[in-house]
Amino acid sequence: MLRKFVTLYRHIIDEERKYPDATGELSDLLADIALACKVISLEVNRAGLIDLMGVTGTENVHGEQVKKLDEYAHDTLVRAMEVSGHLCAIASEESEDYIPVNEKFMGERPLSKYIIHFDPLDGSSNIDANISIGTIFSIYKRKSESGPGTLEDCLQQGTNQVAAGYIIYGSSTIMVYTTGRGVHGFTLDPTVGEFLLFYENIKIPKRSKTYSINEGNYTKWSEGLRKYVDDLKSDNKAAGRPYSARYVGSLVADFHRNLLYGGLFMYPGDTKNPNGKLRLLYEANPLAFIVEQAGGRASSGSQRILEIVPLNLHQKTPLFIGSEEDVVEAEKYLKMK
Ligand code: AHM
Ligand code: MG
Repeated sequence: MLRKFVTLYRHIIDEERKYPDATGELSDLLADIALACKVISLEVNRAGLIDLMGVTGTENVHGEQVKKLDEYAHDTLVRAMEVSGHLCAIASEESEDYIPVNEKFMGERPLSKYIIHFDPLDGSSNIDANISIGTIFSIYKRKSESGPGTLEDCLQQGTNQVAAGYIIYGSSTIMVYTTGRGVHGFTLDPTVGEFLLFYENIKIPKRSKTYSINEGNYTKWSEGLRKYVDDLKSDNKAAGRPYSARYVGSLVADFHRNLLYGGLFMYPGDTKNPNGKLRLLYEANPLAFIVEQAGGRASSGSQRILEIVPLNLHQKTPLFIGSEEDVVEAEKYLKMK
């Protein structure tokens, strides 16, 4: 049987029609993100040829070396998004402060009602090794009434997200998004330059056989987490053990594999980094929205990720995300002293 031939834009518009009050602004934003990410995808593929790989020599707000492609991806997304006329603020993992969108970009519209958060190039330490990397985004409605967006607009709970998604630059470029009505995946066909639907309404298996964690940090983990991972590796066929370990070290790649096949991704807090490494606004919240829409679960170990109230833009959180029953089981072990 022939597959349905549906472009990303067609899908977004069809989804929008299901909401009688939709104005088309969110659809425009999603299309702008897709366009920016096509440009980033081209550059990721060409990076080795035009010397974009390697570091710029500066550090980002987290004290990590900024890769040239990180900067390029950040600039491309900001340039593509701020002219949309639908945004009042942008917050990026690569920028210390949020970027209020100047009214000059708001065109004729009296009010630009959306906020976007993104991690422009997640997993960027893998760039030089040709390992999959990605862009993660998250969209909210503003709380303030007019003018450029405020910090309060940017610091919203994940439950307020109206859309979220990610783009993987891998063996092919893939975009996955949700607007709160299921999770849908598209593959970029480079010959026609369009994202084409490959998977509608993705559902993550309730229970998996795969765990993903940086086990090099084992000695810094809590007792409960050590017990849990020891248990996952035990030879206990009746309990579905041992699990397989899969860890790329590129969140979008680890998350995407687990979304399709089932799995549990963990980036815990430890004695060195009590809140782990991943950022609530740029990484945890959008993936939590997606995983819940796919029937999975996302937790800090003690709280639903989407209910955490953010206090600052670059706040970190421990993250346990993936197949529902696995996350629930991890939470039980984490309560152990
Ligand atoms: P980045 O946003 O600076 O690229 O960092 C986030 C990345 C994730 O993609 C990945 O899951 C994690 O860092 C890997 O960290 P570690 O090397 O500590 O295992
Ligand atoms: Mg990241």
